[in-house]
Amino acid sequence: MAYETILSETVDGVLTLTLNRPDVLNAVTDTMLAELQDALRSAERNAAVRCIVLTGAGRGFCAGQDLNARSAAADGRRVSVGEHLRHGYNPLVQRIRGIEKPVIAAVNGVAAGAGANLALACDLRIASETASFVQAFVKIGLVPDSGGTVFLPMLVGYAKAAELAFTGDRIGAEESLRLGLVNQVVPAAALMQTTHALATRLAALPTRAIGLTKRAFNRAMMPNLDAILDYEADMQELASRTTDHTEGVAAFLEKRVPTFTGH
Ligand code: LHQ
Repeated sequence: MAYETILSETVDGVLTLTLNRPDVLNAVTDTMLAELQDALRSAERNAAVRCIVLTGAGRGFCAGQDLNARSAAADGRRVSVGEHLRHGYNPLVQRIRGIEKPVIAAVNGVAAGAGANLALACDLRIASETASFVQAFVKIGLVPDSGGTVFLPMLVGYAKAAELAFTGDRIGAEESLRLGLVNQVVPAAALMQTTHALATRLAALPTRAIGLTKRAFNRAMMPNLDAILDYEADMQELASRTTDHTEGVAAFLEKRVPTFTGH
């Protein structure tokens, strides 16, 4: 399959997938979701791929759902937010967690909304000094999705997770390291080299053992991930019907400060 929105390259047993819509900080479209699924499905079956790296082109890692794409389809053809998650984002998160090979996010820049939580779904995160994380959902009247309600508190503890999710504050690379959100911070120029050094090292280790370790961690840490993802979709559907959501998206697209009413 030829891809439009991602780049795919395999070197030394390491598959690197690069989100490639740099003009919008690699915001996610339905095409990108389908292409990531396809690439990961192939990687799952391909014994020559023994480690996977996810990164972004340009100055962003991923800005989450493309808000223009959803708004542009606001003529009735648009699927509900809950369905969008159930059919697009949730299967992708399940694939990242389910693939029995290490998945490393090389976080090159801002990771926002579902983009942040896709990074958190990966096994390891190496951040550039220019990386940042934003649970941007609240700024458009939504709730964390794509597994964020389990990955975030698992990594940083409930109090900090609640703070980040409720405020939508953006945190930089050093703060992310301090909180345990990322494994390592490196200068921007060294990001891909450092990530590839780790990825090729992992790719040369016993892949089956690593895969079974990941399966066991999944069982120990998030045995009900499928139900959690489904519940997030329910909560997101409720949140998406509020006027605060409509106002938040309109304000973002019109580049103005939103006025929220609590409804
Ligand atoms: C964007 C976006 C974007 C389009 C930047 N879309 N253009 C799932 C299912 C269904 C429905 C809803 O949601 C979900 C899950 C989600 O992911 S919800 C969360 C969606 N994401 C956001 O709300 C994040 C929105 N973006 C931002 O808050 C900022 O852009 C961040 C904090 C990511 C970066 O800020 P800056 O570094 O100041 O960059 P910028 O805002 O200037 O963005 C650069 C360009 O990218 C800009 O376009 P322009 O034409 O002015 O250069 C933005 O409009 C565009 N862009 N994110 N999600």
